[in-house]
Amino acid sequence: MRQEVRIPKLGDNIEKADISQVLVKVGETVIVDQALLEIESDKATVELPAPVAGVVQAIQVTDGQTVTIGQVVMEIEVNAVAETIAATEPTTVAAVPAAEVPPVVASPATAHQQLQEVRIPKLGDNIEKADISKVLVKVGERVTVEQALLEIESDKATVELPAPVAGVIQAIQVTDGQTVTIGQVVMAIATTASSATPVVPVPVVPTVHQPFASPHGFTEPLDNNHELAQKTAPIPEVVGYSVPAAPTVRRFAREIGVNINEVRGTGPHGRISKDDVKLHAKKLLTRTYPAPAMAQASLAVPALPDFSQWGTVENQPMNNVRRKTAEHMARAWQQIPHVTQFDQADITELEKFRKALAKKSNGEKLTVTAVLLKIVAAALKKFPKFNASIDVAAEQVVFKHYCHVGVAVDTPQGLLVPVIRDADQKGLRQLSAELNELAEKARAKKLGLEQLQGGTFTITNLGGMGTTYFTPIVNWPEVAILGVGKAQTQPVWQDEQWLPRFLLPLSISYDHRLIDGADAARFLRWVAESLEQPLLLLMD
Ligand code: CAO
Repeated sequence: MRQEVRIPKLGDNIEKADISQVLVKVGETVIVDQALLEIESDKATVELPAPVAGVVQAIQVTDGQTVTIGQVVMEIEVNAVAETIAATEPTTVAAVPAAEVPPVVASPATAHQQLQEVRIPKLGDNIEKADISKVLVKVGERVTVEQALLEIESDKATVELPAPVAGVIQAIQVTDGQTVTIGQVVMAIATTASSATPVVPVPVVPTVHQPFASPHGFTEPLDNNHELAQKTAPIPEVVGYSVPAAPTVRRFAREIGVNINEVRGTGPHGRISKDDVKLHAKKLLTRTYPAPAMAQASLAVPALPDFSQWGTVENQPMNNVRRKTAEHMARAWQQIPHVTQFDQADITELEKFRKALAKKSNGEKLTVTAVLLKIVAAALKKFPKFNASIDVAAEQVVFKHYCHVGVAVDTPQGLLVPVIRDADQKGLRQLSAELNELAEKARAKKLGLEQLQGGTFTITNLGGMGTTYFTPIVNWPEVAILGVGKAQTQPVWQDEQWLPRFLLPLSISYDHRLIDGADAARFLRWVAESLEQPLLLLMD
């Protein structure tokens, strides 16, 4: 059966509109409510949803064309499944012999009345029966496509049975609490299809107070005075559906208090799914709201006093690096619940090796930072949480399968963090060379943007400047940062004696939303032990 699609009423006094986009092609299979066209009137742009499921047979308009309200713009061959069932199963409600009751012809033009049976769908593997927990509609009630008709309870879940078509409920063959089998016909809906083509097979709609009979012995009087008997094919009206979404999705959004118009649809042509609504709701829940006036007052930066009253001052504008650092640090500090833990590594042997290497190899320098790059990259493989990010809106943890380590570099223009890509796949020599090159470029303002992006973890070494322990701020969206202090010779009680050992202070700051104290302790200890006994690196 062919179903014509017409331009709906778009509002009072609107007689014409433009097709801004045809969204489907001839031959395309469409589902009920799928957007077919984008229509632009003086007042709004709306999408025209498919009234039935089926295959697009003809498109009578093109992009940019002006159309009139009520104009036929497409033809859809209605999904053959329902018709096939009706044609092949004489026991269905749609198969009442046409001769028994003359069909109601809605208008001399084209409208036909049809009955669409509603069956219990498959509810899962090995489920053959289910209980009707609630009948949600009444005979004579007008329903929209996908409106919930029944609540069905199986062993596994309670689901709603959506209306396959819009129309008027003609018969209900079940009651609350009744057990039904999969495939059983439970309702009949009368639809009004406006079509110039003959309807096959024409399901019969009884006339005045004719009992509607089903093979299951169910009878229900029909009142021909209701909408079923209307004499003209109505022009469908678009009821504020400015975004594409199925009625069940709209209802779901309404029920959880989400404005569907604010949801970003990820389906074809921006169609909104239930998951889109859920994601939007989650975003709303995790959104940071502007602080109320009182709190704002306390958070607001108070006006500075006039310092010149106490002496000479000079105001200098912040440079870009300083401004960006300020913004970035403030965001990280506000959003991340920071914790910092400390440890130390005995790098006496490593220092001996470093010095011997420097002597042996003509000026080749291996710094503590380069060694740390190698060890940290291995640690990130062993402790993937430290190489992750938190997607708060989606309530997910993003684990990165790459390992790009940033190193904080002190430059004349301020702090920069160039990133060493795939640090886990490089040898000490290469890491050392890349670190030197990037640090030099940073100081010479020669870093490209791509060399400052994509880091998964940061090392900040203030040891060269004499600092011991400190509490670095996590480089968001990363979740942890390693602070390195100045290694110094200190007395250590070992083998019943005090021994001079070269100890390196280590600090780790982390996002406590993802990383627990025990995780951080293990991570830091592993780093320390690898510095003390590098052979451990070869163990995994
Ligand atoms: N303990 C003891 N000595 C250290 C050390 C430490 N933690 N870190 C570096 N050193 C030593 C080096 O071994 C080197 O000594 P030698 O000349 O005897 O080999 C010397 O100090 C200078 O090292 P370096 O700083 O040139 O090289 P590096 O690879 O260790 O560090 C870099 C490179 C870029 C990390 C460093 O130059 C730098 O800029 N650090 C500052 C980072 C920073 O500003 N962090 C703060 C960010 S948050 O505000």
